[in-house]
Amino acid sequence: MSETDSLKQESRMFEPPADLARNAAISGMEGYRTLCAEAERDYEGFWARLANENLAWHKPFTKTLDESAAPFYKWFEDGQLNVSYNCLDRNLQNGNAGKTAVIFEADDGKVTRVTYQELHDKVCQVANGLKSLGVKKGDRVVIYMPMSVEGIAAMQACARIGATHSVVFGGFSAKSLQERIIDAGAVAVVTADEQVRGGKQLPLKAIVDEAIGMGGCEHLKSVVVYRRTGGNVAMQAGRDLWLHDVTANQPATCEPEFVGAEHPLFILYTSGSTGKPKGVQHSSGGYLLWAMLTMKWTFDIKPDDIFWCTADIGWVTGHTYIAYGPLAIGATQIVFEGVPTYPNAGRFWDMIARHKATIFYTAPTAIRSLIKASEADANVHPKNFDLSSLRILGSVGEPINPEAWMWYYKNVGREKCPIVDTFWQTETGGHMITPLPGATPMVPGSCTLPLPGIMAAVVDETGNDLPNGQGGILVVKRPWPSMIRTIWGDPERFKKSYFPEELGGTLYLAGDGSIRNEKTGYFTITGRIDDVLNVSGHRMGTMEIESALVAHPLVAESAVVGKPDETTGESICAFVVLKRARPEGDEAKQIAKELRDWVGKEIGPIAKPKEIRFGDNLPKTRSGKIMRRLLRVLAKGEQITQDVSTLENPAILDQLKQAQ
Ligand code: 6R9
Repeated sequence: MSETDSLKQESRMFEPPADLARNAAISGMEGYRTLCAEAERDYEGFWARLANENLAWHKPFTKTLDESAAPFYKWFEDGQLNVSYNCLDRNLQNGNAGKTAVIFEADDGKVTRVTYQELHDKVCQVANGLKSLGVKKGDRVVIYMPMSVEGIAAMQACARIGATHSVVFGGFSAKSLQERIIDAGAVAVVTADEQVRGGKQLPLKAIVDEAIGMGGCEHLKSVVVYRRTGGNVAMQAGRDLWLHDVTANQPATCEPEFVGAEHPLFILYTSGSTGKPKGVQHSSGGYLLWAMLTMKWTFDIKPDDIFWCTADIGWVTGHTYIAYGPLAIGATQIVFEGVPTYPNAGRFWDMIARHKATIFYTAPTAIRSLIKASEADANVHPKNFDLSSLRILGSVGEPINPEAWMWYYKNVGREKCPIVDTFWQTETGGHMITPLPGATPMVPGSCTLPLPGIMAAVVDETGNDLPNGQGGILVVKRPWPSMIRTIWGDPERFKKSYFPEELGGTLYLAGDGSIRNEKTGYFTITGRIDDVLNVSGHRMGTMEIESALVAHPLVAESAVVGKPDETTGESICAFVVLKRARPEGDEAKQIAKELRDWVGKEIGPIAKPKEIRFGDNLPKTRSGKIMRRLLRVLAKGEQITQDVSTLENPAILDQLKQAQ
C-alpha cells in the first residue's frame, strides 16, 4: 500500500482534551465555524476587526484591502506601525517588562534569560548602532547569524529602523550567501565570528569574507560581527566592526521608525522549481497580524506558557514563530543554539523537562530521527524524561507520516496533548491549514482544516473545484494579510509562479498537491507538484542542484530527483553524465565524493546529493526531454513498468539502475 493509500484509509480520530478545549482561544468546532462564517460574510470586515484588535497602529488604516493591482494585493496600506514597537515597547507598557522573553540555551547547555526590558534595550542599542553606520529605512541588511539572542535582536533592530532584513541560514555556502547579498543589494551584513552546533565550530565570518571576496558586493558598506566564541577572525579596517563596539555607547532607547503597513519587513530566499532562489518579500502589518493571530489560534498561547519552536531563524518558521510571533504576543520562549542529538539524542526531552516547556513545535524529520535514536539507545527515549509540562505539540515543514504522528502523540504528548500539524510555506507567512488544539478532532497525517479567513481549495489543472475524495492542486482563493507581496526584484516571476494564467490568474498556487477526505473535508498534503524537493523539511530546487553539478568542469549533464527516505522524508539522487568515459568502481566513488563536496560549496551541505549515479547518457525522449519520471522509479530501485517506447535510448536505463 502506498503512503497516499494509507493516508486515504487513515480513520483514527483523536478529540482535543476537554479542559483545553474549554479555555482555548478558539473553543470547539462551534467557535471555529463562527469565525469562518464571519470571514465569509464580510471578508474585509473580518480582517479589519482583527487588525484593529491585535496590532498597535501609529496611524490607523482606513482601507483594508486594495485589489486594484491584483495579484499585487495591499493590506491596511495607509496605516502606519512599527513591528518592533509592537513586539517590545507594547510589552513594556503591558506590564511584561520583567517577564522573561527568551530562555536561551547554548550548545554547551549554558542558559541565559532575557526579559522584555532587556531585549528592548538590546534591540534599541543594535538599532542605534546600525543607524550610526548609516543604515536607514528601506536599506537591506543580510543577517548570517547563529541561533542567538543577538540574531533575534538584529532582526528586530532592522524592523525598528525600517530596514529590510534578509536572514541567510548559517548552513548556506559562501556562494549562496554572495548571491543573496547581491540580489538584495545589502548595505550591511550582521554575522558572528563562529557558530557552534553539536560541539563543532563553523566559521561564519570567514564565509562572509569569502562571499564578499567573490565580488559584486560593492553596495556593501559594513560587516558587523557578534563575538560568539572568540575564535580568530580577520577584521578589515573600514568595513568590519564588532557588534559590541558598535553598540557600546548607544542609548537603550531608539525612537521606532513608523512605516506604512506594506513596507517590506523582510526578504527570505527560498527554492523554486526553476532558476535561482526567489526572494520572498513580506509586509509589516499583514505579516505581523498573522504571526500574532496564529500564536493565539494555533498554539492557544497563554501568559504562562513556555513556548519552544526548534526551527532556525534562517527559515521562515524561525521568523514567524521565534523572531516575531512569540514576542508580539508577549510570550516566554526557549531559543536553542544546538542540535537535537548533542550531547545525546535525549537533548530535546531533557530541555523540555528542565525548562518546563508547555508548547513544543518541531519538524517530522527531527521526530523520525529521534525515534530511530531511541530504538538504538533506550536512555534517550522520551519515557525517561518528565514531559508533564507539555500541553500542545506541533509539527511543520513536511507531511508527517501517521507512524511518526502516533509515536509523537503517545511518547511525547502522553496521549493528552493535541498535535497541530501546520501546513504553510515561506510565501504564506504563517499557518494556513492546521488543527486547532481546542477544537479540531485530529487525524494522523492530515493537516485537517484551513484557519478562519483562509480560503483553501483543491482544484484541477484548469482551476476548477474538485469534489472531496479527488486529489488535485492546492490553491487559496482569496488574498490574506500575511501572503507574499512579490519576489524581490522580479514581479513577473511572482505572477507566473503564484498566480498562473492556466488556473485563471486569480488563485494562489501553493505548489503542493492535496486531497480532501470525503466525509470530513479534511485536507491531506500529498507533496510538491513541481520540481521542488523537501529534504529534512528544507526546500531544494532540483534545477538549483543540477546547475551546481554542471558547473563542475567534469560534468556534461545531470538530472536530480527525489527519493523517499525514512528519516529525511526525501533524499537527493543525482544522475550524472561526465564529459569523459563513465567511471566505475573506486573511481566512481571518488568522483561522486568530489561532486558532493562541490555541491556543498556551491549551495551548502544540505544540498549534497545522497546518491550519485553515472551514465553514458540520460533517458530522453526523441525530442530530447529528460524523462524524470523514469529516473524517479530508478532512484527508488523499482522496476520500470511504464511504456518506454518513446525513449531515444532505452538501453541507458539498465546502466542507471545500479547505485554505485
Ligand atoms: C513552513 C515551511 C513549504 C513546503 C510546503 C509543503 C511542505 C510544510 C507541511 C508541509 C505537509 C505540513 N510543508 N508544512 N507539507 N504538511 N504540515 O515549511 O515553509 O520551507 O517554504 O516549505 O513544505 O510542501 O509547500 P517552506
